[in-house]
Amino acid sequence: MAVAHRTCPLCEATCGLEITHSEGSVTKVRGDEQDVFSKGFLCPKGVSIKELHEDPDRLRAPMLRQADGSFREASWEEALGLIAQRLPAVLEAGGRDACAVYLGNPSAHSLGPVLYGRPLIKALGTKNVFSASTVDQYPKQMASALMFGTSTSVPVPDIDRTDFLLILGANPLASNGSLMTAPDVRGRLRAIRARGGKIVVVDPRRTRTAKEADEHLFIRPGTDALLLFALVNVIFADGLDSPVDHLAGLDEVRALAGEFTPEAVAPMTGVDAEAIRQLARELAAAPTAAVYGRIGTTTQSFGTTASWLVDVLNAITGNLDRPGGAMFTRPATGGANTRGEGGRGRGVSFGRWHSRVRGLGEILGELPVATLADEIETPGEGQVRALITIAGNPVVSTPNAGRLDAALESLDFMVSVDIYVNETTRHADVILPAPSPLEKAHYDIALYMFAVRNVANYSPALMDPPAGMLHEWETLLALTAIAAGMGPDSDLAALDDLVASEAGRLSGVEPDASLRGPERLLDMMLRAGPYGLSLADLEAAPHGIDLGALEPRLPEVLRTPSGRIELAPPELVGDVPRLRAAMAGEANGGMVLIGRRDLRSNNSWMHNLPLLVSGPERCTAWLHPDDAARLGLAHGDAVRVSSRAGQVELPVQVTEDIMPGVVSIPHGWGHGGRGVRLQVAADHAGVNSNLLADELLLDPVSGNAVLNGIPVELAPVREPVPA
Ligand SMILES: Nc1nc2c(c(=O)[nH]1)N[C@H]1C(S)=C(S)[C@@H](COP(=O)(O)OP(=O)(O)OC[C@H]3O[C@@H](n4cnc5c(=O)[nH]c(N)nc54)[C@H](O)[C@@H]3O)O[C@H]1N2
Ligand SMILES: Nc1nc2c(c(=O)[nH]1)N[C@H]1C(S)=C(S)[C@@H](COP(=O)(O)OP(=O)(O)OC[C@H]3O[C@@H](n4cnc5c(=O)[nH]c(N)nc54)[C@H](O)[C@@H]3O)O[C@H]1N2
Ligand code: SF4
Ligand SMILES: [Mo]
Repeated sequence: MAVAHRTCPLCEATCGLEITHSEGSVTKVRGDEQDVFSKGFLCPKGVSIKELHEDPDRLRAPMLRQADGSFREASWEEALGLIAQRLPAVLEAGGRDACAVYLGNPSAHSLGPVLYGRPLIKALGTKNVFSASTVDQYPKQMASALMFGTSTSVPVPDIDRTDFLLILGANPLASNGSLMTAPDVRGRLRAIRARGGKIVVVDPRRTRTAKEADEHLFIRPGTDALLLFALVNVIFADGLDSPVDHLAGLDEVRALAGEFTPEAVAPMTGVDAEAIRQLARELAAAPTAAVYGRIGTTTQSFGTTASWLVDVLNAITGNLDRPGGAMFTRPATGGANTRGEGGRGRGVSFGRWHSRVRGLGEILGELPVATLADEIETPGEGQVRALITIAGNPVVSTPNAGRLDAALESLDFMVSVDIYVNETTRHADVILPAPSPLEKAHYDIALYMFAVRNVANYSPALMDPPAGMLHEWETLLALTAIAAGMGPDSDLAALDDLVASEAGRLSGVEPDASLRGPERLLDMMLRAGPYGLSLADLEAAPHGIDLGALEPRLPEVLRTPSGRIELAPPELVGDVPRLRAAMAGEANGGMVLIGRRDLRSNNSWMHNLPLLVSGPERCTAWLHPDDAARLGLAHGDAVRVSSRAGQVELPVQVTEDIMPGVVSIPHGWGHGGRGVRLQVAADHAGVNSNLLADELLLDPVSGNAVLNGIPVELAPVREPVPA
């Protein structure tokens, strides 16, 4: 019996787990009470890491697709051999862009893809790089890049010290926080109220988070930018502004806000003008305050503009970069805003290239995933004929899922690096498995960049992968070699040395010859980072190292060419006319669709774990009693929801917790299809809400998909009357 301490990799909260195990099997999982950050907190997903590790459907060997669509196990030699035979042929015929890549969400939580994904993309040389980030947070990262100079300079609410927290479009009691790494959000929210502070939640649903708050305001989906502009308007109009230093563009923003009065935005937002005025005054009067927006504000029509206005509010109320406000982290592995001199930089350019079919602009090295099907289906030079997915399930997670599902079937070749045969990977010719989370080392390079405290915590692997299985980073290196034309049996250790020496050249830190793989690269990042830590330091601290509360970083954190905070970047000012038009438009009275998350879910891929799918069905359509009555629907009835893109049928849940005119369906469900191997999930299949999401609806500034505020029609599904 052994006890190991490790960071949970399943969401952004980075909780410490205490795992008791013997001979490769887990006997107990609990929260690590000594973890410097989570102090014993964990959620049901953390507990389910045992079921995940033991899941008989989780792949342990490469799978090859056979002519009838079923899969058979294969050796690594055979699988890599087949890829080395087929992939170069596609590249030869169609050029480098003929192979696309899609990186899914878990690849941000896993050292292999985080550190070895880039070399693979470079070797492929394709501009067709897609990820879950364009159905997620890129609007926030774009706004941050334009304002502060790097895409990871995202201000994080200083939740542990704030007196006033305004939350828009986030439900951290279900999601456990996002772009706000904070174990036990509920405890932290309760502490705000216990010290006399206030929490206001803006959401078209009365969520669990809204129920924890002092106040909840319903808002019509997709109209947050209007509400935020009205708050800016009142703060200037009433002379309540106390802007932080280092601002450029303050007068421009003040002028832009002029027309967005509370009265002007009230009809579209559905938020009462007086409530807006009061909120603005409270926000400005609070000793410290933080405005925080998440998925509901990014995956919508004005995603980038709303993300920008969140930090405009933080800046003009004096709350940006002060304790209790919205602050910048200083992560131990460093990053773009800890390198070099500081205070000035090159900034970030967008739209450096464009997608072939729809001409959508590049964002942070990628193209919007909403156009992946276009690129596969449309003939011509540069057509995508092969796809590599890494830890992603776009057939469930991206808009017009039905169209993408069909498009994947038309590819000449597809490889997936994944742990399941699911709705996406069932289209792959080859699936290369990744080890279980307990079989790999972990350090949350990405999520510590957005943590409410500066923390560093490294977990070595608990156990080895099954004999013969490649580590995920080795798999990615093997694919890199194949993409570079080196064939299927390259010397991976030698390649890894090359990757490390390149990293050494860039960072000025010597690789440690006693290490290899991600550990070696992580060690170099730590040593080059702002605290000069090493991997050995972290190994000596199994419960993590607390590097302290966030500290003010202005102006040193800035990497804009002007050396100032760009409060009015042209790209965002340019979207204001569209917002103005939306304000003048009419709410057409039709129904709109939004999503939701549930504590015991994780996007599309943890529904095969009995612990997480037990209990009442959760893939239901939430409907307000008024809408239900108008449509002739009662609790439990089946409803048909249709959009331009597709339709689904599912049970209705009638509840006062949703705004009239809005229907909510969670994403991540709809399991099944020929070949899929998810025995538990099949019994809790639900429907795929992204059959309804429209791939033509984008936030035009970022190209991010609109997943909230989709026009839909509802109709009862009546049982056929027996003849
Ligand atoms: N309608 C709607 N759609 C949404 C959203 C929404 O709110 N509404 N949210 C969006 C958001 S925020 C996100 S992040 C995306 C997620 O979109 P995706 O990342 O495409 O989907 P996931 O469901 O996270 O799929 C994760 C995949 O990784 C595999 N996997 C799990 N662990 C590992 C591992 O360690 N290694 C490897 N190689 N594979 C692994 C799983 O089997 C699964 O296939 O969905 C988006 N889609
Ligand atoms: N249990 C669980 N945890 C997760 C995940 C999961 O699937 N399950 N996914 C993880 C991932 S990948 C991410 S990105 C994070 C996301 O973390 P969060 O952003 O906290 O995600 P949600 O819980 O979906 O909360 C979004 C809220 O926005 C609301 N909303 C929808 N449209 C609008 C709108 O137009 N305006 C406003 N103001 N609100 C709107 C929804 O009703 C919902 O309550 O969660 C992560 N954590
Ligand atoms: S909150 Fe997130 S990190 Fe913490 S135990 Fe749950 S899934 Fe893991
Ligand atoms: Mo996400």
